[in-house]
Parts: sequence; structure tokens; C-alpha cells
Amino acid sequence: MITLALSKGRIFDEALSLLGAVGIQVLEDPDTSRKLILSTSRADLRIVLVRASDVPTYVQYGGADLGVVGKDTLLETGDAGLYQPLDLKIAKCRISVAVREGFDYAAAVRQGSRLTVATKYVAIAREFFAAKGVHVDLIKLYGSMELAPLTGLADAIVDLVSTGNTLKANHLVEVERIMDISARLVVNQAALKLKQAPLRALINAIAAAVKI
Ligand code: PRT
Ligand code: MG
Repeated sequence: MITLALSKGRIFDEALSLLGAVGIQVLEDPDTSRKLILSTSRADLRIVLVRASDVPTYVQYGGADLGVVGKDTLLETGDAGLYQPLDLKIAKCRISVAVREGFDYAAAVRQGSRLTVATKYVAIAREFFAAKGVHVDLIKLYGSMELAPLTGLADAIVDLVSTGNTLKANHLVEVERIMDISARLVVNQAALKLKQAPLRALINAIAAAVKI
């Protein structure tokens, strides 16, 4: 049996078409079934649904043989011991710095002001601002980052942006793009040895289906 870890939402939705392209159908709908283990059209492949930030943990410790996870999550929570054979080019977005409309970010940076930055991505933000030589006080949040500059909690946020609609709706502007993000396939190293033939075949099939 091969176990694939996915998170509900955009990763699941976009992984579904990739799996479809390699001839694998998921036989249950996670939105209606409430099941956490889903069977597929391949008797030897099942899907487990876990939190996005738990996918690396499941794969690292062998609770799943492979998984799909955003590069943001891998950078933030670490990717030690994970084999990362493929950029799946799905769930694409970017991680950016945003501020309230009217806040002069460029001037603040130029003047060497100390900035308060709220983010779920503390490690990514710390490294980015350190490389720029900007002094920051980082505030860790777990969601709704957009609120922070509006309430005076922070001068800036570091968050994922795809269409930019969420920023716009909250009167925020993107002032710097830190990096482009997409979902990666991660594989358990021990599983790759023990289940080499079926895992290699699956990885190769997915690689061929990835949009160039
Ligand atoms: O919700 P939970 O804590 O379980 O985990 P999660 O929030 O990490 O999961 P999920 O499903 O929201 O995101 C999974 C992965 O999808 C992320 O790790 C990213 O790699 C990827 N992804 C791609 C995104 C987006 N695009 C995205 N736009 N994840 C989140 N967003 C959010 C963003 O944080 C912001 O709130 O969507 C909003 C902005 O979208 P736009 O289109 O308005 O710019
Ligand atoms: Mg979410």
C-alpha cells in the first residue's frame, strides 16, 4: 500500500487534476464524506487528509510515503530528511511584504526605521529582512495577517498572495515580493527504498503530467 498525504482545500483540489492526469481517481469527496482516509481507483494507493503544516511531519516519520506541500510550509517548518523530487507547479502564489495604503515602506527602509512585521512565516521573514539589513520586530500570527496593519498591531505583514484580491479588499498594498511559491512532492526516504518500484513509477508518471 502507498499512502499519499494531502491537505484539504487548494492543494487537494489541484492535486486531484494531477492525479487524474496519471489515471488515478479519488473515490470519495472529502467535503461530504468526513473521512480522513480516502480510497482511490488504484487498490494499492490511498490518500490521508492532514493539516497543510502536518504534511512534512507525516511524510518524515512514515505516516505517509509521500505528500504534497507548499514550498512556504517546507521553508518555514523544515524539510529535513525529505526527498523532494518534483516541483508540481500547482497551488502557485508568492510570499510578499504588504503594508497599509499610504504607509511609506520605501522611506521607512531607507531611513533605517525599525519595522514591526506580523506573519505566520517568521523564519522566512527573519531571513529576508536580515539579508536586506532591515531591523524588524516579528510578531507571530496564525491567520488573518491582513488585520495586523489595520489595527496598528504591525507596520507590515509577510503573507501569501495569489490574485491580490485579499490585500486590495483590506486596503493593503504589496511592496516587495520575497519569493515565488508552488507545491512540492515530498517522499519518505525509507519508503523510497522499501517500495522502490511502485513509488518510482508513480513519481515518474506525475513528473510527466506536471505542466511545464
Ligand atoms: O489552513 P491551515 O492552517 O490548515 O493551513 P494552510 O492555510 O497552510 O492551508 P491552505 O489550504 O490555506 O494552503 C495550502 C497551501 O496553498 C499554502 O501553504 C500555499 O503553498 C498554497 N497557496 C497558494 C495559498 C495561496 N495560494 C493563497 N492565496 N495559501 C494561502 N493563500 C491565502 C493567503 O494566505 C491569503 O490569505 O489566500 C489569501 C490571498 O489570496 P488572494 O488570491 O486574495 O491574493
Ligand atoms: Mg488556510
